[in-house]
Amino acid sequence: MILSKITLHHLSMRLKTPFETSFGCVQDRQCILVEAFSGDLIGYGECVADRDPGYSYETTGTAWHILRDFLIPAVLGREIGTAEELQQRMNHVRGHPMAKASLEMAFWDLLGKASGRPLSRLLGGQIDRVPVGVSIGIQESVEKLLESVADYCEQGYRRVKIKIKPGRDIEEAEAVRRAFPNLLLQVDANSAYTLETAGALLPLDTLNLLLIEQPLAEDDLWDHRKLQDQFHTPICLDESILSVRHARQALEMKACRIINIKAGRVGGLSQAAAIHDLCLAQGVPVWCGGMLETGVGRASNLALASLPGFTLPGDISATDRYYSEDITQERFELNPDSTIDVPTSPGLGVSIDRRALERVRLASTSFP
Ligand code: OSB
Ligand code: MG
Repeated sequence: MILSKITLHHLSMRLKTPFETSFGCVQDRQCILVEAFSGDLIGYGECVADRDPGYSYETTGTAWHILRDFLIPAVLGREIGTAEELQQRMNHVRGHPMAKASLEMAFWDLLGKASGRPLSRLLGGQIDRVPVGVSIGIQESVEKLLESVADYCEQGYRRVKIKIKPGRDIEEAEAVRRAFPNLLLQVDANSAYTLETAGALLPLDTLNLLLIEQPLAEDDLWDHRKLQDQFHTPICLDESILSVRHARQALEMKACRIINIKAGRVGGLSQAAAIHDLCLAQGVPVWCGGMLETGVGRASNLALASLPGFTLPGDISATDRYYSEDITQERFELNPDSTIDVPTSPGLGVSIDRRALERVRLASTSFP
């Protein structure tokens, strides 16, 4: 397969409601849509880096630069047969996993379209609908949080994740647990604590949570190990796991008992699948994280989450949890059993709504 032309689109999409985490609040979510041409096929990939370096050091600006100046020149016009070969061509670039993953996603979409097979099957997925939950940002008040949880439960979500930060943690989680005794519930701190301040989280251990996600710093596997020793509740790592090697070391070190897998964070679907394989072999549960994706990234997440080791519900919600208007023709809906259908058409299985794309596009550029 030869990539003859690649176009980048810088998008800004308004979320239905602002999404607040311990690292900031986003209302207009930015991303880059990669459009890769090969023969008469077009493949799409989404770069999940946002405008600000809050979740990761990558931003839409750094990803644009890395794609334009290093990754695209390394792959354009060359014969590339597999995702592994594509990864080898990108290997000389240190870091920048989200930029790499976006190009790889477009390549997988092309591979699927060329072979007539959906991405889910290319990756080894086995199910047609995946269990999902909803991730709720930090709210103005505990009352507002309870209203939001009630609303999503009525819509059919059976698993809820709430975002926490110092001072907005125990009271919130206790209130949700009291109001919803049987809800599958988990919390995500996005690295807002240190080993010294994380003692404040100990009361969470009695709330029957599925997991506590990324309490400490991204580069701090060892203190997560010390913290896990103090909790019965499993610690789940998100930001800390940037490669298969990190995943192996975190498990060897007992720094966590569950891993959140995001293809963007680990440099692509190939590495995401490899981390899945490692965890499956060791009996460690994984689930698919989300980055407020458009329909393109959501389709990729659904395909990934159809692999057999994804035994916990993913942060993959219905389209209308995020956007009034999406850039894909397809909108994803929640089934009554809190699942979403995995796309079945070739590749990602979605098509772009060009007029919607025009409306949210800030800039585009093509190579060559
Ligand atoms: O930590 O999981 C996270 C969104 C942006 C950045 C980081 C995270 C999130 C979410 C949203 O939790 C999950 C979703 O896409 O619904
Ligand atoms: Mg997280």
